[in-house]
Amino acid sequence: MRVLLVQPRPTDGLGFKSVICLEPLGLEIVAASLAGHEVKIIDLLDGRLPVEEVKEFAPQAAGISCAFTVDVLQVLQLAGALKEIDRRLFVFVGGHHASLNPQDFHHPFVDAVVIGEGETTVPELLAALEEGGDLAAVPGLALNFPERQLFTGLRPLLPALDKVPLPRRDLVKDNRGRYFLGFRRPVVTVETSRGCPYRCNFCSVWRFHRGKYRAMSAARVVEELAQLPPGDVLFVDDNFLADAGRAAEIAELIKRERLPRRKYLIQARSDTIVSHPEVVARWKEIGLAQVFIGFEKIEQRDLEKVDKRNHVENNRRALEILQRMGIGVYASFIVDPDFTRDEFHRLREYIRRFKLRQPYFSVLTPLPGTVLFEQLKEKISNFDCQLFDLLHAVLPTRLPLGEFYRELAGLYRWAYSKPLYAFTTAWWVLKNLFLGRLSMDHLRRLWYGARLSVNPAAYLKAHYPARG
Ligand code: B12
Ligand code: SF4
Repeated sequence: MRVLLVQPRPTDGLGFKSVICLEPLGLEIVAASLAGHEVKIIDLLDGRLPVEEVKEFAPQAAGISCAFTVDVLQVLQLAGALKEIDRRLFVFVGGHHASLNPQDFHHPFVDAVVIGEGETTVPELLAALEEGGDLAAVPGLALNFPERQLFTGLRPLLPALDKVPLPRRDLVKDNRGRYFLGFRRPVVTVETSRGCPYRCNFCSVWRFHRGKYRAMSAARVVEELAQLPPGDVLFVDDNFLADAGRAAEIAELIKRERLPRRKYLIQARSDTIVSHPEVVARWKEIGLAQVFIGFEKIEQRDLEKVDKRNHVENNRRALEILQRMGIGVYASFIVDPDFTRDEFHRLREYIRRFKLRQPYFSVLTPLPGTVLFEQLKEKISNFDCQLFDLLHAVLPTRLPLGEFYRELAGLYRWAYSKPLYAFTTAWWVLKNLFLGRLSMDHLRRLWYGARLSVNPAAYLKAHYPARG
């Protein structure tokens, strides 16, 4: 069959969406499972569906990714646009948000929702479509009928991640230069594990992976790394060091196999960094450049409220270890809608005290599919999916909303306009412009994202879209 896979993209707005743009790894893996089919990935980097390109490809089935709650509307619009091109086209939706909230896609433009790992379900779905088989016999689907959704039963999780096919990165090779992470470009993403053994109440990752943590063997990881296009490598694993022994083995193997030197970026918990500084040191030797850590809170009792099962002291010690090794720390903090001005002030003081150069602030958001959502759904004051980007308050704020956003934008302004940060950034920009690694276009986009994040009106705007 001719199968089209579509990655929606936000073209505008606050937060990560303006300063990071990564390859559609989920779709590349789904595509890799479709040997025997003709597959095309369209990544909507320019914001619009290229209708002529779709018509020319004439797909028989089209899958759209919906990882993020904020993407729901765009996904439904895309499904409508695809059906308009060809009424007979079988349209299915998959990905993180769709899997946890299939009801959002009980819509005439969508035929089915794939729940969970796409690489196991999609091949069977297409085989059933091709052979005129019974879709209800394919586990892992929500099939749309006008009056209801029919769930075909849970599909077991892949028992061994080594069986995950190597992502079809070739299908997006023309976009390679357009994927970036802040100033880093090119960037390649790699997944080496799924899920997380922890149970933070605001996080949907462990829910999606049904509480299980699974990892690829070091050999499978290095096999994939050896075939990557050039660029810094971001491991998208939520908790790369969850199995510290495995992480050490991967580093060892990278060295032994003499893979070309690269910069590596990981996400990790502070407690594992504190318990395994020797593993971090090994990674530093082979190129670990940056670690993303969810500090979340600065007080122990607040960390407990989000069920992080960690200690604020670990955050401080992990920071010390990473700073001593010269590894960049990207620390994220949760700003509670209940924050008073004093709490904003204390967060600022903490960042000053520990010399955090790249803090990230997100607003506590009960994402659909999380424990927090179940606990707080009655209190949600605005269900507009566009606000679920972790930068807007969907719960009532203690401060008047405008003041809350003034404080939040003020945190960003304060953190990123410190003289040392401004100086090193200017130096980076000049160096990379000179070396041709940074284009004016890329720079404009980053500048635009940065300006939005320090402007309280940009946050408020999404609450009153009609006012423009
Ligand atoms: C990398 C990443 C990003 C990247 C973007 C990745 C991309 N290519 O677009 C960046 C850093 C930009 C990012 C941004 C954000 N992110 Co993010 N991100 C992730 C992360 C860590 C990994 C995603 C990934 O690549 N996984 C590996 C791939 C292989 O897995 P996968 O995408 O799930 O794909 C599998 C299945 O889902 C399925 N599948 C996927 N797509 C499709 C499509 C079809 C048709 C089918 C059938 C199946 C299918 O098959 C795949 C193979 O099994 C996840 C956490 C996670 N573990 O998922 C959070 C996560 C997805 N992000 C999250 C959030 C909240 C955000 C932001 C809102 C944060 C912010 N403050 O800005 C923004 C939103 C961006 C936007 N669109 O507006 C939440 C989403 C929750 C939600 N309900 O919205 C997650 C789950 C993290 C969390 N802790 O809760 N993110
Ligand atoms: S926030 Fe991090 S540590 Fe907590 S459950 Fe999610 S992935 Fe695991």
